[in-house]
Amino acid sequence: MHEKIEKILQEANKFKPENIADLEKFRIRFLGKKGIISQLFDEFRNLPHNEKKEKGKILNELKITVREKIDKFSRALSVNRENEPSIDLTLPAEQFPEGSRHPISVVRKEIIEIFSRIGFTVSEGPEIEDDWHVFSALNFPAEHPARDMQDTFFISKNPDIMLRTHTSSVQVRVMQTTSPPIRTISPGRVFRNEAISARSHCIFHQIEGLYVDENVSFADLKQTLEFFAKELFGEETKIRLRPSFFPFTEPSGEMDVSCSCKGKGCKLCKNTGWLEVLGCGMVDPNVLRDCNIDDKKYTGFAFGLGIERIALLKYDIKDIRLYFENDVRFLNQFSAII
Ligand code: 2NL
Repeated sequence: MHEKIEKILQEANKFKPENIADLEKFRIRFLGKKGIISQLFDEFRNLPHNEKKEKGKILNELKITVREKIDKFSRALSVNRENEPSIDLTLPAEQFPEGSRHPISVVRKEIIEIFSRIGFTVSEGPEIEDDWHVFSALNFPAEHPARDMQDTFFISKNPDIMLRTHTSSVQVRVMQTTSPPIRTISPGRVFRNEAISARSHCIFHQIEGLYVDENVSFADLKQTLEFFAKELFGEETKIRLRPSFFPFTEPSGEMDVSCSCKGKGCKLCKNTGWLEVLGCGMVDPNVLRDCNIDDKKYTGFAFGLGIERIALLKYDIKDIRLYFENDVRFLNQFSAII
């Protein structure tokens, strides 16, 4: 039996599998239920008592050798498994989906850049305001409907604290703390208690402009706005001013820009050839006085526009609610714009 085991041991030591299938065959041949080692143990059981110690030792050695061999090759072969592609570590990593700027941010940035080029600074202020900065300083009469709960989100009554309904409140703060010349624009979020529809939302974005100095005239206002319209909508753009009314400006106007359909008539301009883009006017002397600016020495012009509306016209967006839904199918359409 000794010689037989030695021979088997030699065979086991020489064995070198090519693949997992080879190794499995080897395992069954040696360690299977009816395998070589199992048969040798059967023989071992019938040996006389005095031979058992020595034979048992080499039989166990054989079993351990075979087990170690299988373990070693099984590890080596499973690292480099055939039929499965190995990992190519030189491949580039998976790409993260790239975001895009929100259309409101795109238009805000563009408008800020246009006014920066002609000397306007950017000013910001609080979204939560008091009655004085939102209404009283801007010449709103005590019973004006804008002060109504139906139009304004109040945080408290007495004292009246509210979400600002326009960013004029920021410019009131600028006028209180800066002496003219003042040339500033104030972009920001504003809030109005309105039903949400395709045309209007209770949160939207505004940019207001203010220019206060000696001898500022309506002609300055018109030239500034014409420059702005041409920069934003293209050199061939024409503007027109229609009379209007705001409590804080006198006289007041609304500016239209020529539609890109060039008067042929289209859905966007409702066949008028003109698109309304902003409200403007000469700052009411009452407003200057309330903000501690000498209304005998200084005059000013101001304007206000809704960013949502400008983006709507620029990109032909059909529903204002799209701006707030964060649907990536909408947002990804602006990925080419920096
Ligand atoms: C509109 C109209 C406007 C102003 C805003 C303003 C600010 C101060 C004084 C006077 Cl501090 N006026 N801002 C003036 C005229 C129109 O906005 O339709 N905005 C969307």
